[in-house]
Amino acid sequence: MATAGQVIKCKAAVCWAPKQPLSIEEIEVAAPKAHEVRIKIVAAGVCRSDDHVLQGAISNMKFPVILGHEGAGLVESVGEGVKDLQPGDKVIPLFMPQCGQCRCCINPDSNLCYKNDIGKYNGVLLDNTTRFTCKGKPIHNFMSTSTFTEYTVVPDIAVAKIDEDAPLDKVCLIGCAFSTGYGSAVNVAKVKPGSTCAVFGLGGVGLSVIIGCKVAGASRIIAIDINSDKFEKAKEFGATECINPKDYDRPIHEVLAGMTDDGVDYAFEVIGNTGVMISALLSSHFGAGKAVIVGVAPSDATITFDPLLLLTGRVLTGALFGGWKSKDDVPKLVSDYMNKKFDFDGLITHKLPFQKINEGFELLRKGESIRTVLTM
Ligand code: CND
Ligand code: ZN
Ligand code: ZN
Repeated sequence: MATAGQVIKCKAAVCWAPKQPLSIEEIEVAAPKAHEVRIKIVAAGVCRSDDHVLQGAISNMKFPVILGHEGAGLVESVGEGVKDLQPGDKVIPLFMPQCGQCRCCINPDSNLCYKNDIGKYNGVLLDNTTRFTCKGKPIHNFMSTSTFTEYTVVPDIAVAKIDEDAPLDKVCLIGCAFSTGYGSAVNVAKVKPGSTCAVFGLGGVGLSVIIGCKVAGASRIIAIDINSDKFEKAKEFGATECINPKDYDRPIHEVLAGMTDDGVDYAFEVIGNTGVMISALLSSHFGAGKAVIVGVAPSDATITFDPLLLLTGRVLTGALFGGWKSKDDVPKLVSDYMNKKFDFDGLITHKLPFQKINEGFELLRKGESIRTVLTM
């Protein structure tokens, strides 16, 4: 492409500091260095994890930063040594990279990669610098992705090539919400046919857990949210019952125990609330129930619980990106979507031009949207 090797000027949503709206700015995006890929982002989803940063819940975040970890686009140019991608390829950036060589990557039971920036939030690429500048200032990257910009640069271990026919304004959800939720059910919990599941939190990620439970053959899927407006969608995706904790004066795990002969087989926390994480654990059956943490709690949050809860046989676990090995599995998830193994189009409740990104966050905070997809 004509722009290869040059600095590109484009629009991006810059987060200068938490607790203020994102600001649409003109930024410069430098050419990709060795083993990096510059991507023209076509569509990006608004996830609660981006909002956690905006709300100031992540204490070690570096500012200014370009957020966004869910998106899809086209390769604009590649740096030296990039073998598997070419300009024009359709791609999804990966917030959990897959280097293929570290201790986690070579372990079939892990989907982590030492080269990820989650939790550390150094906000730089692998050579410790960033390709973004605005008004003369360097702007940090977010989780190897930064999708809230017209152009981004990511390491080649943090981008997957996908089917050339894939609709980018839909499969961008495979970059986070869908894969995280669906994988939490099928990979992490390994939901069995005929089992009973409880899903706490019915946003884009939680509803995707429901899709996974249904595909895995669960016979009961109990959807729980404090916002009853979410129940209609939950049922559409496969919830068999919906309950609102506000309708009861007993703790929710007691309500669930009463409904399920003493507890569910699998309970998922998909909110990021430590109290609900304990509720999920208490809701799982004492003999062999599994509680899965999917939600991201604020930086300094901790949980305490009676160890007897695990001693009797419960399992408490969690995962990032639904346990998928990102670079290997994202292309397969896109193919499965194209072959109609599952459908998640209904998660997209709103579409907005990229410039209206702050409206996208407002809709999420008000509980009016599931996923807003921004198109560049
Ligand atoms: P979203 O905000 O859309 O959904 C959360 C839902 O939880 C909403 O419907 C709320 O009404 C509901 N809720 C809030 N408080 C309670 C409560 N006390 N009891 C019951 N329901 C409640 O969020 P999302 O779906 O975009 O993300 C969900 C979580 O997943 C969030 O913590 C996000 O940071 C996390 C996440 C994890 C990963 C991963 O890799 N594990 C990736 N991305 C996001
Ligand atoms: Zn690795
Ligand atoms: Zn996310």
